[in-house]
Amino acid sequence: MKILLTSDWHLGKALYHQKLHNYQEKFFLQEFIPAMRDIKPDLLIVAGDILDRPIPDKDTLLLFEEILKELASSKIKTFFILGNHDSRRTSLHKYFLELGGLFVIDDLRFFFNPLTISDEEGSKLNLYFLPYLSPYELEEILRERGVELDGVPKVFTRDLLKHLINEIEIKRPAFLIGHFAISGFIFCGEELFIRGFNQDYLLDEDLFEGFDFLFLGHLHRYQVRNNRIFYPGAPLIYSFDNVKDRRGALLLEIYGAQIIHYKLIELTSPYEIMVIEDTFSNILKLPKTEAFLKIILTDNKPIYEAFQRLKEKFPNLLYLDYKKVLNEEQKSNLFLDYDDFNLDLIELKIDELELFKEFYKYVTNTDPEERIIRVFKEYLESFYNSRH
Ligand SMILES: [Mn+2]
Repeated sequence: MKILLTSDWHLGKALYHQKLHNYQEKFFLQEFIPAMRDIKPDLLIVAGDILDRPIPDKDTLLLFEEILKELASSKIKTFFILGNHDSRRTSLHKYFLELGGLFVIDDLRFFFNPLTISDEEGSKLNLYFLPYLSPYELEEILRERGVELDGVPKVFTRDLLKHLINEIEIKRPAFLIGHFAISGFIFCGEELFIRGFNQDYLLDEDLFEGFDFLFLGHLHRYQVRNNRIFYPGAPLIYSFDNVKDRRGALLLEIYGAQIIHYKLIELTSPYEIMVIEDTFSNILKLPKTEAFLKIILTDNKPIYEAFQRLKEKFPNLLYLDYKKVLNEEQKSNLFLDYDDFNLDLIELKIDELELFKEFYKYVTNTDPEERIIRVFKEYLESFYNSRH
């Protein structure tokens, strides 16, 4: 049996205000779905964060609809679970989607009663779906089942999940599909904590020892542990910090009760992401590119209208900053101990001019010239005068 596992599509995402839905449309319709049609998996599993926002905009919904249409026509059975970025808006038409063979799971019906899937070769899998739910929702579900929760610190998802897992009798081989981080795996900086998602959703592997395999979303980097815990990662790169990541979808082959083979199917992104660090004049000599760019200028003086001038050559420049070079004093200030602070400072009356001089030196690394001090004094004077 072949399973194609993916997660964290984040449809409707923007990168520094650059909306990506046109690129995502190209990627899913011209790259992802054709690749999936070639592979012909028995199941497609999307482990959460289908949409980027709980309240998606119209472009995102139209794109999602387009993808759902393609998936339904492919006749490949598809299971989505909600992630921390999704909401009941993602699963709004779930009963109708099921008619097309698409399951968008936002409750625990396939957790308490797993979905058993078998094939002619004798593979039989029990799929347990655990969509992202807030601690309050988990608590509510447990109470409805009559679970005694007195003494359980309800804000701790791990305790609630422990109770939840105690509620079921796990049939083997058991595959858990969920959306959370497991300790020891890598966060790549693209994972955002929203909807009350906090550190507590970093869970220990022990909690899931009853399950044979874990198919998970939430972490955006592809990673696997012990042939047992699988994060397919986000299929597209969504930040400047991960330009070197391999991204795609994970193909798993299951025979009997074992995963006999898996590999990341690398997919081509419709956009390129680059980080360039150099002086303004050197960067202007580089060849034109359509890539999404983050530029760090190493010039030690500000460049006049740098962003506009660079954008003429690099239309997809999204972010511009100057490299911060700290002198020894500034570096040591970064590691100041609280004990080093003189609490008497709080009692001091602030001298604006001194403060300005310090600030100026911090930013430019030089003392302000006389004329700059004069301008500042004039400004200060007019400021105080205007208050009377
Ligand atoms: Mn995500």
